[in-house]
Amino acid sequence: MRMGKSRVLVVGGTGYMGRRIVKASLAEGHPTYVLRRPEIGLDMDKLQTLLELKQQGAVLIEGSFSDHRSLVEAVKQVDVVVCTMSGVHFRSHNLLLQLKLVDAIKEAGNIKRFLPSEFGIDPAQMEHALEPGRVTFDEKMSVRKAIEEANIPHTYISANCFAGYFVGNLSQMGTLLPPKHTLHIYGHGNAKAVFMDEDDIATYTVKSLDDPRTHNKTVYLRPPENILSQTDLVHMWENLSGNTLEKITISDQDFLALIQGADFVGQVGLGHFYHIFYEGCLTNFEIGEDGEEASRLYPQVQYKRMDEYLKRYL
Ligand code: NDP
Ligand code: GNU
Repeated sequence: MRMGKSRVLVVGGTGYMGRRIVKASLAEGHPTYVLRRPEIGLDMDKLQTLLELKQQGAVLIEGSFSDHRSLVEAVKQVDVVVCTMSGVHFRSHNLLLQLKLVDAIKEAGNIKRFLPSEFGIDPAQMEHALEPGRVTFDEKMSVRKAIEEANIPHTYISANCFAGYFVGNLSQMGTLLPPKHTLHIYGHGNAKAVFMDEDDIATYTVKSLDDPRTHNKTVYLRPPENILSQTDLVHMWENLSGNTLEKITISDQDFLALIQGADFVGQVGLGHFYHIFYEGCLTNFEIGEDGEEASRLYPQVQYKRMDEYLKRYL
């Protein structure tokens, strides 16, 4: 039994969520390792991010998804693995690359907890999801199946909506900034969603990764004051910015019709938005005994409220 803080390996450590988890892991005092993939080649941003993380105390470990041995050797050096594999390269099914990591973890045999790349809608709630957006959930469920068949101890993080993708833009699609004059409201705009600052997602993830209470559980990030509707977000923004936006309502029928005309990537995003803002899929179920709620487990975490988050866009 290892004494001291668990050693954590982040796979995907230069990514949007990955880099935040490396920093949160270091801040929490874990010996923290980051996979350095030879494939990054001449990607200067990735290289500089890795070197910055190393400067902040992370240890870089060479490893490649095309070299099973290298993954086994990397995994053998730690106690916990967190994977933040991207979910948007739908054509290359890169979430399924995680199956190689599962194989390595299975062979190494030493891992106390594996957190696969989830960080969004709970895919176990999405059997009914619309095509083609369901690909995200189906791939995440395939990875879960492999983990559970290999009896790998795990924790799934259902982070709900990243504020960067859903709050700064007042949940408008195809943009990351607030609209200046008019905005689209989904239905009556009152389906409750949950919005999280990405740094808080990383903090809650690191708190969960070796907590006995989250062993083989799904951790939902559903802090009470961040359970908000699109209308709540719009009112926060109008109060902060002092200007009122013209609202255009899109009925669920009209929204679904948009899916017909969009390209593949557009259809995926539209599908996700439909489930979130018309169905309310993030809040239309009770957390069962297979789940925990992060702000209840870790009440000491002062999570960022979304009016505070919106101030950076003024
Ligand atoms: P990124 O697009 O930042 O990619 C993360 C990492 O994936 C990259 O840094 C890279 O790792 C790795 N990666 C990508 N392609 C390959 C490949 N071909 N081979 C090996 N590694 C690869 O991901 P995000 O941080 O945006 O997404 C992480 C998770 O969060 C996903 O599961 C996604 O579904 C979810 N998400 C949820 C959102 C929400 O609102 N809830 C919003 C956005 C994402 P390396 O650092 O080693 O190069
Ligand atoms: C991220 C997006 C923003 C999509 C999840 C299309 C998986 C999840 C909330 O990466 O659709 O404009 O749960 O035009 O489980 C991102 C979504 C948001 C794209 C994917 C995601 C959220 C993935 C858009 C857009 C801002």
